[in-house]
Amino acid sequence: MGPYYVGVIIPIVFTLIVRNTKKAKKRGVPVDVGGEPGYAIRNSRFASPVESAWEGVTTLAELFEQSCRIHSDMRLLGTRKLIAREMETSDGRSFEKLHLGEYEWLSYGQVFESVCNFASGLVQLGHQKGERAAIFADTREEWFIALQGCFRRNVTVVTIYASLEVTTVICGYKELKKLANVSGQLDTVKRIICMDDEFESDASLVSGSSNWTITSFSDLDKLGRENPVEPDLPLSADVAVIMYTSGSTGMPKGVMMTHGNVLATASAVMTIVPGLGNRDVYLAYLPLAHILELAAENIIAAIGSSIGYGSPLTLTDTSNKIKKGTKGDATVLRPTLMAAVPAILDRVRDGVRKKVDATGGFAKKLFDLAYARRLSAINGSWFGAWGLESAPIGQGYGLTETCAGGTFSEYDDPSVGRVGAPLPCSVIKLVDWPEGGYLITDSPKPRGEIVIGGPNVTVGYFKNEEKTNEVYKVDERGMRWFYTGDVGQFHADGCLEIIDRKKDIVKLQHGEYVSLGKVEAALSVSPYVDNIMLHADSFHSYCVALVVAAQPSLEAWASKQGITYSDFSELCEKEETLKEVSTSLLKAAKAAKLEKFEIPTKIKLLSEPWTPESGLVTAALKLKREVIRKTFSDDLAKLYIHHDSISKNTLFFLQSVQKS
Ligand SMILES: *[C@@H]1O[C@H](CO)[C@@H](O)[C@H](O)[C@H]1NC(C)=O
Ligand SMILES: *[C@@H]1O[C@H](CO)[C@@H](O)[C@H](O)[C@H]1NC(C)=O
Ligand SMILES: *[C@@H]1O[C@H](CO)[C@@H](O)[C@H](O)[C@H]1NC(C)=O
Ligand SMILES: *[C@@H]1O[C@H](CO)[C@@H](O)[C@H](O)[C@H]1NC(C)=O
Ligand SMILES: CC(=O)N[C@H]1CO[C@H](CO)[C@@H](O)[C@@H]1O
Repeated sequence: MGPYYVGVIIPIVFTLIVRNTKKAKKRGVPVDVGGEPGYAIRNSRFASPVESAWEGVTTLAELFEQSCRIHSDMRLLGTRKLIAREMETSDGRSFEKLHLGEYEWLSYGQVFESVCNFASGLVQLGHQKGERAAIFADTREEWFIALQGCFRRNVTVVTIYASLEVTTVICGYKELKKLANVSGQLDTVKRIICMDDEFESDASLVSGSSNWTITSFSDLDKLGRENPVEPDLPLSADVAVIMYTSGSTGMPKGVMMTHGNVLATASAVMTIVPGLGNRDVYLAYLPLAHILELAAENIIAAIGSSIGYGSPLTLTDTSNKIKKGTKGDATVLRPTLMAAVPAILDRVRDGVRKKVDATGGFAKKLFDLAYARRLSAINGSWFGAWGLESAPIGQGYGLTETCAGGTFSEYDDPSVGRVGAPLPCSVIKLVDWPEGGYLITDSPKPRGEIVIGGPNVTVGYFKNEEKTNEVYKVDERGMRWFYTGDVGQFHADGCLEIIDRKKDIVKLQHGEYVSLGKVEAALSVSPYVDNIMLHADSFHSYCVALVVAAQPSLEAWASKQGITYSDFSELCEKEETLKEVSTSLLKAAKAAKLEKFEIPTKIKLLSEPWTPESGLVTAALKLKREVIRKTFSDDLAKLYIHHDSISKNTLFFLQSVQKS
C-alpha cells in the first residue's frame, strides 16, 4: 500500500510566527534503536514516543465521552441543508446540481445522545458481542455517530464491504443498492442500518434481499432511546477499526488498528500543531474510510472544535455539483482547518496553473511565485475562496499501516518539498536499498528505504499473516517497525524528503531503471495532461504512456487551430492532436532533464477522465496501476507493436517529434 501525504491548512495567524522564527532549527535528532542497522531519527522535542496527550484516556471511546462532557453546549457536527436537487443540461448531457443552504448544527451533548442511542439500538437489533460491523458510506455526520456508537459497544468497525465477515452493515441508500446486488456473496450479513429513509419505498430492494433486516437510522435511534443499554467499553489494545488500504497494486489488505494506535497518532498531532482549540472549524470531505480523515475527526471532536461536512464535488462555488450562483461548502463554512492528500492538492494546483497558463504573462509569474512560497494559489482556488491565500500548508507523511503516524512539517518550517520531522509518536529509520542505489552512507544526505517504528505502528493485516510478516518486524527491544517501500533522504535538520518508491522503479530490457512516479510528475506539467500513467517493463527497451487529455486546454487549442470534431473522443484520436500533445510532453520532459529512456516513445490519448468511481484511481486519486494496466491492456499491447502495423490515427511516436 502506497503512502499519502497530508496537507493541513493552519490558521493564518501563524504566518506571523513564521517570519519571526526562520532560523535553521533542529527538528529531528538521531536516536539509538534496535533492529536492522540504519539511520534513525526521532522528533527533537520528545525523547520517548508519545502515547496519549490526554491524561487517563486510553481509548477513543473515553476520549469522546470526556470531550462531550466538557463541551456539551458547543457545536460539534454540521451538515448543509438540501434546498433543491436539480438537473442541468449542457452539450446534450445532463448533470445533477445541488442547491445547498446553511449549516445546521448538533451540539456535543446532542451528538453524545445520538451515539448512546445508536449503541443501545445496536444491541436491541441483536448485534452480538465479538461481532464486527461495516460502515460503507460517504463522509457524513451519521458515519461519525455510527463509529462512536460502535466504539461504545467495543464493536470493531470495518471500512469496506468487500471482505466482510461482519454481521451488521451501516450504509447509505446508494451503497445499499450496490450491496443488494451482491447479497449472495455476503453470507455473514444479517442486518443493515440505512442512513437514508428512501429505501423504505424501494420494493425491489426489500424483496431482493429478504434475509436482511433493514432498519433506518432514525428508527434505530428511537429503538435505542426507548431501550437504553449500558456501554461495553473497549480497552486500549482492542481493535477499533479494520481499515482496508485501497491497494494501488494487488489485493486490498485490512489493517487492524487498536484504540491505542489511533490515540497515539491523534496525540502526536495535538502536540505538534499549536493552538488547536475550540474556536477551530474543520471542513470534512475526505473519505472517512481513510485513516487521515478518521484520525482528524477524532482529534477535532476531542478539543471542542466543530466539524462541518462537505464533499469534493461541492467544496467551492465553482465545484461540479454546485448550482450556478450558489455557494460552495468552504465559502459557507469558512473553515480554519482541513486535511488534504497530495493528489487533491496537486489537482487544485494544476487546475489553477492550467487556467493561469492559459492567461499567461503576469498572472503566471504571480502564480509560480505564490506556489513556490507555499502560498498555494491565487483567486479561483479554494484557498483563495476562503481568503486564506497566505495560510501555510503543513505537509506530512504517513500510511494506513502506521495509523497515519509518520512525519509532519511544523508550522514554522517554510521549506518546500519536504514532509517534516518524525511525529512524536514515531521513529523514522532509513535502511540501505543497494539494488535501487540508495545507501545510508550516501553524501551529503543519507538515503534509503523508510522504516517507521513506534506505538502508532498497527498490529498487522487481518487474516494475512504472510504479508504481515513480510513488512512488519519486531526488534530485539520490542519496538514494532513497518517497512514502507518508499525511499527517502534526511536533511541535516532532521526533516525527511520522499524521493522514490521501490515498487515504482522498473528495470528496462537493457538494465536502465525508470522511476514511474518521477517521470509522471514531470510530464503532468504539460497543460494537456489531466492524468498520465507511464508503463515500462523488462521485455522492452522503451516506455509508453496512457495520457488522459485535459479537455479545456485541448479544446482551446483545437478551436484556435480551427480543428472541427463532433465530440471530444474524436478530437483525441486525431493525428494533429497527438502530435500537439506529444510535443508538449517532450517539452516538459526536457525541462525536467529526463533521460531519453525515461521519455515515453508512444502514447495513447484517452478522452475519459480517471475517477474513483471508475475504479482506476483510489479515493485519494492515486493511480491503481494494476487496474489501469488491465483495463487498457489492448491499448498498451498496441503501443508495443511494431509501428508499421498500427493505425497511425490512434498512436503517435514521440521520437519522430524528437527528430523533426
Ligand atoms: C472487546 O472485543 C474484543 C473482540 O471481541 C474482545 O477480545 C475483548 O476482550 C473485548 N474487550 C473488552 C474490554 O471486553
Ligand atoms: C446491479 O447489477 C446489474 C446487473 O449486473 C447492473 O446492471 C446494475 O447497474 C447494478 N446496480 C447497481 C446499483 O450496482
Ligand atoms: C435466506 O436464508 C435461507 C435459509 O436460511 C437460505 O436458504 C437462502 O439461501 C437465503 N437467501 C439469500 C438470498 O441469502
Ligand atoms: C483576483 O482578485 C483580485 C483582487 O481581489 C481581482 O482584482 C481580480 O480581478 C481577481 N482575478 C480573477 C482572475 O478572478
Ligand atoms: C497501543 C499500543 O499498541 N502500544 C504499544 C506501542 O508499542 C510499544 C512498543 O514499541 C508497546 O509496548 C505498546 O504496547
